[in-house]
Amino acid sequence: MKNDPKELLDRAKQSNRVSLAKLLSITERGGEKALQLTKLAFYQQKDSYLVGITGAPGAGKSTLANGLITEVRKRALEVAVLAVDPSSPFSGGAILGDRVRMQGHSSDSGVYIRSMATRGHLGGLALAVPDAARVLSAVGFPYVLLETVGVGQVEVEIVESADTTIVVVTPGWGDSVQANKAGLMEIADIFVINKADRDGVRDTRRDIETMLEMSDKNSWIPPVIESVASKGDGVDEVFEAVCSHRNYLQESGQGLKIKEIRLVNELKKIVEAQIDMRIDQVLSDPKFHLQQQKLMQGEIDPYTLATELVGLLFQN
Ligand SMILES: Nc1nc2c(ncn2[C@@H]2O[C@H](COP(=O)(O)OP(=O)(O)O)[C@@H](O)[C@H]2O)c(=O)[nH]1
Ligand SMILES: [Mg+2]
Repeated sequence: MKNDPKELLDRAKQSNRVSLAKLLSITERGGEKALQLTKLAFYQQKDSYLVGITGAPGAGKSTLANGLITEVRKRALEVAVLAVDPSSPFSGGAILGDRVRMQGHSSDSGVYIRSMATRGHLGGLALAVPDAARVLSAVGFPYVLLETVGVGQVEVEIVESADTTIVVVTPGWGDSVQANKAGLMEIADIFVINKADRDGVRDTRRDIETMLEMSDKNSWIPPVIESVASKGDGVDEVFEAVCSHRNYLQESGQGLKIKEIRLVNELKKIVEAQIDMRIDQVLSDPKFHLQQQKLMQGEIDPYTLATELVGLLFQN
């Protein structure tokens, strides 16, 4: 079969990018085929490192990703970039701009850049992103960069699946305060003050360092690195920090702990998504419609009805 996940995966492993694109579209769309692919990819995962890049729009995430691609390529390793836009169900203009920012690598067959949006995937991006990352891992990319557009709860949830998370801010008060409010400070393993060619770098650094002092971080203290990504300045230092953090995770055993927490979280989300679907099924059953009318007329209270509903959920 032409679009069979197994065959596509085999071909993608032989550097067939058209097959890889089809695989990621399957993941995006969700459904039975996506499930089949997710299972296959899980068992075929390789040692792949996932680096999340997050921060406000315009901070320079794509430009930094472009520089990081160069760093990985210097080491003769292949790299994939997933650009995720939670605010848009379809790949919007922001992502188009991202591609332009990374255009320098468009003729390099060792670089794969892909934007992703939620379509039908059960559980939304929070589940679709780790699934896509696993497909890229199974295909054999040793590095995957995950760029999220925007600052919010969904972004936090998405980069939670990354091994190392880079939070990009720009000079000036606004950014770092916004990042703090959005909960990005807590998930940052590395801070990058990009656009360090602008005024206010020292104040921003002070902001971040103060916030770091107030948080009870474990033994890893996130470095604060200044960069001018558009010129490539400081990008090598960012990549070195990623490598240091990777070493730290491995040597401290923290990496394994995080992996466990992440997998259990993912499992929980999958179960929740399945139960949600089941609730919708039960609610749309004509039998239940009658009960709903009773609820409306005050003949049954919502708690009693809920107990009935829970009973129905687990009847195959
Ligand atoms: N002055 C300056 N501009 C930069 C720097 N890095 C990126 N830019 C520019 O900032 C704009 C937004 O960058 P982009 O990477 O698309 O940001 P993203 O939305 O976070 O992905 C682009 O016009 C970049 O060329 C920098 O270090 N200094
Ligand atoms: Mg971008």
